[in-house]
Amino acid sequence: MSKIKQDVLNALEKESYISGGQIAKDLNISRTSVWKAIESLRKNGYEIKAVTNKGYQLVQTPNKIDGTLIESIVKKHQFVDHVFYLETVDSTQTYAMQKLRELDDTFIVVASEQQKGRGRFNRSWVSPKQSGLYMSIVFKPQLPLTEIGKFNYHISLAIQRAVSRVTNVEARIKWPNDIYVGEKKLCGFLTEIISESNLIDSIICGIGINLFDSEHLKDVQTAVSLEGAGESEINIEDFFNELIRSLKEAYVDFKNNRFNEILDEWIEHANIFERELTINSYNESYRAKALSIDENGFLDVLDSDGTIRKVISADIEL
Ligand code: BT5
Repeated sequence: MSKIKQDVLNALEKESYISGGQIAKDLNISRTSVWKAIESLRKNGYEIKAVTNKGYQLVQTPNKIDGTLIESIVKKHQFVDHVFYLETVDSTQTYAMQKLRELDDTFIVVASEQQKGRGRFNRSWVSPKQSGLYMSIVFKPQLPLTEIGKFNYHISLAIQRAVSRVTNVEARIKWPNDIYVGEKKLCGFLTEIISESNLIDSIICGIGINLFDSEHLKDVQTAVSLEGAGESEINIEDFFNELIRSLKEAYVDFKNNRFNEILDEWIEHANIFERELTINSYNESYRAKALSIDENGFLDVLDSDGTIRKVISADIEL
């Protein structure tokens, strides 16, 4: 979206009513440019009323994932340095990896559809158009590599918080990087890193959240959407806004080493305790019970032989 359009939208969002003349003055542009930007926003689905003697009023934003909305929310929260929005992409994660070669700053890539969304271990992530949020965020924390084990806890808690703050859906965290509703998966994320001399240079965190039911999602029997899991309508703007706010809060906690402060809340919302689990690690599979999380983010489990094991990377079957 053009800068003028974005600025006009920001001006409308700030005030309940604002005149075209005032916007033109504030932005140092002509009244014709303001008018053109408003017409263009209306074409994109923004409902903007013109009220005599009061000015323009932004009545409703479209319940659609679009670049304008994504950009304005990311910028409002000063979440990262740059925003890239794509209608369609192979994978936001792959796109972010390529962008990383050009950019030294933090950024987010959001798409309304992915042709080749991917999960961990080359599994695929079903990403139908306008049905979910598909995004990759590049952080530059400059922390020792040993801290990375805590990152997923902060991110999963942020997503869980966003869901519970905006909807009535009871979301639970499945270690290490899924959000579940009951026995079904609502969200998955993956964390990839680039490090140098034991220092984290970049974290590329790819998050996929199902917002609405779609034909394609039905192919994944274990999947659920926010709409399918809850009772109320999902407003994309409200949810994305809360998600970005929660992710920012979580990232600040991660940077400031507040892992101990979030752990109780994480445990309270996890779904891995007090049940038998199957742990699939890269070379073995065994039954175990989750005991606790240690200070570095390792999961302590008790296997069926009575041995306590530390797990850092594995798949858990509930
Ligand atoms: C994950 O992998 O859960 C991480 C998914 C990350 C997706 C995001 S979307 C934005 C960014 N760009 C990408 O290309 N990827 C990231 P994993 O734990 O390996 O789980 C993958 C498994 O989840 C699949 O094998 C399916 O069983 C299941 N699955 C696939 N699509 C799903 C969906 N939309 N909803 C729920 N489950 C799904």
